[in-house]
Amino acid sequence: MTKRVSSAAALVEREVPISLSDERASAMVAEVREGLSRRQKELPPKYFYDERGSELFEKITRLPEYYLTRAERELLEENARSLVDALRPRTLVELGAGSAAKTRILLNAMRDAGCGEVYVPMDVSEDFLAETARQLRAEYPSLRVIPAVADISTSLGLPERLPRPVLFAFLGSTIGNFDAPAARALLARVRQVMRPFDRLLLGADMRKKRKIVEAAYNDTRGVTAAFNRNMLRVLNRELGADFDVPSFSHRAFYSPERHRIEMHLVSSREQVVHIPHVGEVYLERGETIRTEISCKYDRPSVRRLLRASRLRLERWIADENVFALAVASPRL
Ligand code: AVJ
Repeated sequence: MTKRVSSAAALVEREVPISLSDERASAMVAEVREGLSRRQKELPPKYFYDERGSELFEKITRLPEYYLTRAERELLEENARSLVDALRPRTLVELGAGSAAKTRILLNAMRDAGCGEVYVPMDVSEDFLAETARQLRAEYPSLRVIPAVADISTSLGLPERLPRPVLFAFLGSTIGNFDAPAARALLARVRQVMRPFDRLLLGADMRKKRKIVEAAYNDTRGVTAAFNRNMLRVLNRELGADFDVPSFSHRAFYSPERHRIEMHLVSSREQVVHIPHVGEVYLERGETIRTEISCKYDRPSVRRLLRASRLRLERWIADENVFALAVASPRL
């Protein structure tokens, strides 16, 4: 059986081309084409987060099954002061800032310690970022907020001449979305812009019993399912694709060998999806598109990841086998 994505050229001639002037749209076309050409079809998780997707994710963080956000917030609340006292950061750079809910814990500690001057929230979602910046400027009048629109999976694009030391925060277990090589590459990019007194604060979800992790990604209210399917709505709107959203169902399972959750969309029937500039995508009944991986860590695997990115694990703050915060310093 042939599974393929037909050539883009053939399609451009008979489809009304959408405007691809936009950089995001053309990057998206390339990534979607690449991902859907694989034997295991894949789409990058960053496309979950349009306005609706970001709202759904906020809802997920409040679900009883989704322990990650609460566990991390608790660790931050208990340790923000000592983290800030040890480093006295003048700048906080947050990778994948989102709504910056947990950021306030760090910003408050920096304000209390009298050391916070600049906050750089970095995110792929421009709308969300502008709104976050506006709110934080109102809440912290003496803080300079410099939002940076960046796809951290490809580049950081840090503003020049930030007051040092810089605390880089990469929270929420977002690192989990990257497989080992991609995670190393990402942290190596952070390492590259770090100076000796800068630090990285990394939030990682810990390996734990399958039932607990699987429940977190299969909530009884179906919010995660809606979040998963929302990616198809994003593709329909932004690329003019014609995914029949209701014909895809949510599936999430833990792989204990690979220590990760995989989230998929399962096609309930054989179908062809048309995506302008990408092509025709054939899906068999029961075939899946993987939309996300969420890797789970333990202390040795975090240490290895950091080492491979020229970072040293300096401090380990963990809620035993639930969630961990790692503080890392640059090494040569
Ligand atoms: C935002 C990537 C940390 O992997 O747990 C939540 C996203 N996906 N439920 C995660 C997510 C399904 C989340 N991260």
